[in-house]
Amino acid sequence: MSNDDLFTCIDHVGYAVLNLDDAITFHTEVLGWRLLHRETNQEQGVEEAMLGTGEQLPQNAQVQLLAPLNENSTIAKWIERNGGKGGIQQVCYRVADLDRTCAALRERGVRLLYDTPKIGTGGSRINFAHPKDVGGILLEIVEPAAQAH
Ligand code: V0V
Repeated sequence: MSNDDLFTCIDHVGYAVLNLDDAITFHTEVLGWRLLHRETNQEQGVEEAMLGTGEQLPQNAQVQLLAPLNENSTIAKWIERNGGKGGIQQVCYRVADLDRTCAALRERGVRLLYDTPKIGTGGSRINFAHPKDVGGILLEIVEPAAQAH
């Protein structure tokens, strides 16, 4: 990784799903992924699962399944806007230093959704770049918990 790189790798792709148990069953039994982690994030309004495959090296991207906790959830809104169906809601890039990356993106005119980072999967620190500033893609940025400070 070059010192100029803002991002380390693709951390995960996030799918909005209607029902978490059904989506886990499909991804494990039909697609052959493995369930690595599951949690509820009240602040983000989601019930979520992380899935992995292969050797699960640190740089291997994961699949994240996101089900709405309630009707006010951003995931519920996304599904409603998508005609009641699930789909790709976000792509997430991993970083070594979230504060540095967010500062650089702000300087380059990209709006971040939160002034200060929120807590994401497994105690990670997260923020999101606004879809309007990223070509229509909701871009999550994550600093994994092991590096959190
Ligand atoms: C909205 N838009 C999207 C989008 N959501 N475009 C691409 N991908 C998405 N997921 C578009 C929408 O079509 C509009 O475009 C425009 O953005 C603004 O829409 P809006 O109705 O004003 O916005 P809302 O109220 O739907 O909110 C959108 C944002 C919201 C992105 C602000 O979803 C948000 O706060 N997301 C960040 C938090 C989140 O997604 N949490 C769940 C995952 P037009 O129609 O104007 O062209 S939690 C998670 O990932 C965790 C815990 C983790 O990984 O650790």
